[in-house]
Amino acid sequence: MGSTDKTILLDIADGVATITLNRPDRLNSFTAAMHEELREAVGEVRDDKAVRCLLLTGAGRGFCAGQDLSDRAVAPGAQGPDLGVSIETNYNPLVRSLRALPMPVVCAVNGVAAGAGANIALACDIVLAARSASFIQAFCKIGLIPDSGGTWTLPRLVGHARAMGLAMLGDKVSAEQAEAWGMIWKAVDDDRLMAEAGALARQLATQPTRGLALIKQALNASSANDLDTQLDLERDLQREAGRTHDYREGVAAFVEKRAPKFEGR
Ligand code: T3D
Repeated sequence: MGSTDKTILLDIADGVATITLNRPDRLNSFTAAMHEELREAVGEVRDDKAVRCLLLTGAGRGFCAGQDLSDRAVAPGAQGPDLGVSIETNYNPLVRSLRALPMPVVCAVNGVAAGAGANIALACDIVLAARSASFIQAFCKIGLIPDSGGTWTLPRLVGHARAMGLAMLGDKVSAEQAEAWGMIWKAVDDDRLMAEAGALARQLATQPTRGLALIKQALNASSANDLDTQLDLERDLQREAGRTHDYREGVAAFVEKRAPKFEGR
């Protein structure tokens, strides 16, 4: 455990909520209690009108090593836990809530991201990673399949061949390789990670939040849609964007040759 008993730390400042996974001596791997605290924190962020960007990171030298395997060891002959229940109760709602959050979600991957930890990072909207960080689809090494959306996200980010190789081999992907493959936005020097991620999150928190949420909705829907459906969706979301205060403000500021002051609505 870290300096506090809380497995999740939540800090809100300058329109940015920072959630820190906080079990550093277990590389921030997930227990049921940590899932529960994270659910509560994400719910708080969603309901707080002052928050316009979420920044997710990990305490210590790792980002997240996925499920805590210490409570998965089963004596020979004994019945193991139903992993489907674990996924349905914990991992799937988490990924769904991050994807549906009506604001940008920035992930600062501070160290190794393995198993569900890797795929939770990749479910975020903009992923920065420290140069020393890495991504490992560790599931195959213990007989599991990539979860937390990995079988959906990975092929869309890196293509089928790389997704299959990563999922079946469990090779470590460095932050620089992840950037080169388009798996993440950017690899950043270790000592610059939190400063850069914080600045990016604060900048995003000053932008037209509603518009950014609609961009997220459109892009997340695109891979399941054909062009016609996506064009219809763009029409509907653009209609909604056009009714926001921030659209009016953006156009007025452009015409008046001044900086816009977006309010996120
Ligand atoms: O079960 C379900 O609910 C289904 C859902 C599953 C989702 C999943 O995520 S399954 C995949 C689970 N995760 C893994 O298989 C990864 C296991 N960890 C590792 O392979 C390695 O730890 C890493 C490659 C991530 C990092 O290696 P390294 O050498 O940098 O660190 P380390 O020495 O292995 O780990 C440091 C400590 O953290 C160590 O404890 P110790 O020896 O200092 O007391 C290690 O045991 C602990 N740790 C790391 N990962 C986990 C963990 N403890 C429990 N669970 C972990 N996942």
